[in-house]
Amino acid sequence: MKMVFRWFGEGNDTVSLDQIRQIPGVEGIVWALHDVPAGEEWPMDKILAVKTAADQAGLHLDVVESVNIHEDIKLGLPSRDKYISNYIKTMEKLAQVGVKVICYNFMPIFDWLRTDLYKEMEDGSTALFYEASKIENIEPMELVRKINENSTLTMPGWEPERLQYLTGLFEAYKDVTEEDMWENARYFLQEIIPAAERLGIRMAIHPDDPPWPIFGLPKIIINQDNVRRYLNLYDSPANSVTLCSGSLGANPDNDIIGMIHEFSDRIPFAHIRNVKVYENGDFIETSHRSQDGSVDIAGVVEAYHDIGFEGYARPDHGRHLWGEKCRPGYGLYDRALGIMYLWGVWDSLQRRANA
Ligand code: DNO
Repeated sequence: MKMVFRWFGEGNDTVSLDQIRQIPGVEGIVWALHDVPAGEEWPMDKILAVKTAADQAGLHLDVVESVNIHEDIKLGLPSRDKYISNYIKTMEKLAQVGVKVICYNFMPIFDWLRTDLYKEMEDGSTALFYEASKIENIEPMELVRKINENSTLTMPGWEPERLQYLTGLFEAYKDVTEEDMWENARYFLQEIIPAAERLGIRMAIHPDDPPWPIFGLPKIIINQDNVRRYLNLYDSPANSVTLCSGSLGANPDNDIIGMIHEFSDRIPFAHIRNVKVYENGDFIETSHRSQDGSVDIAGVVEAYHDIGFEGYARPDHGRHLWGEKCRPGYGLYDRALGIMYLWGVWDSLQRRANA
């Protein structure tokens, strides 16, 4: 297991590379050019600037999260070919600086979705929270405002520039069914996977978060059957999955450990985090510890150990602790604690295996 840590870039993160390199066992950053709109080719000089910064900190930049897909690709519009061609040009540049895995998602309009970014927990910390009944009554634009309030940093998936066209986007998705999304995904994969194979890059789809339809928008990467179907759309190691225990774990029917075993050779990148799911469908992001949430994180790490996982892993969202002012879900403290939990489980399994 190669431990990596998400970093949003110079001036766009409250956590520094100097801090990241002090977390035990972290060898690389998970990065992206967050100021480049989806569909545009990434400029080489900006890519190289990240490389220089990472090199100086002794961290690699093998994993990119995300190269976002233009909405026209997901909608299957004729203009998609231009955006796919830009996508491949970006992949080529990323390969030049040694990138091995590109995480992306196929969610309509919104990326991840929560109703509260700083929900207070019993111990006084705060965390990302999803309140099912609130979603039924909120206007999407209101949610965009809520997610972006109090933040001077980019909120991936919630860019106000893009979402100002929200009404038009919803209109565009009005008649798009789940089967259309599958067909549009297949078209996309058919174009990019041969390029990925040629470049030695593994494309790793991120599951939908949360894993069910919202605001009537179709969702496809939501459970084990659908991940299998996606991987079968193009049967190649380059078509793979970012297995996110938190996104999929928001639906208690999802058997994360079963998925790790079934998709073992198609998981180059693991997102590991816990989530506590309530009877009414609400969920909150907790510490990584198994006892604190609904996902058995120790069991998840054990499953990765069982399959001889050699891919990249990162702690996913953490709570906001000790008064830290940070991006929602992306503070330093709880993610660093999470890493030590993951290593604790991993190392003790390793010791036993070596005994
Ligand atoms: C949220 C993240 C997602 C993820 C994308 C991957 O914090 O887990 O935004 O990066 O869905 O494309």
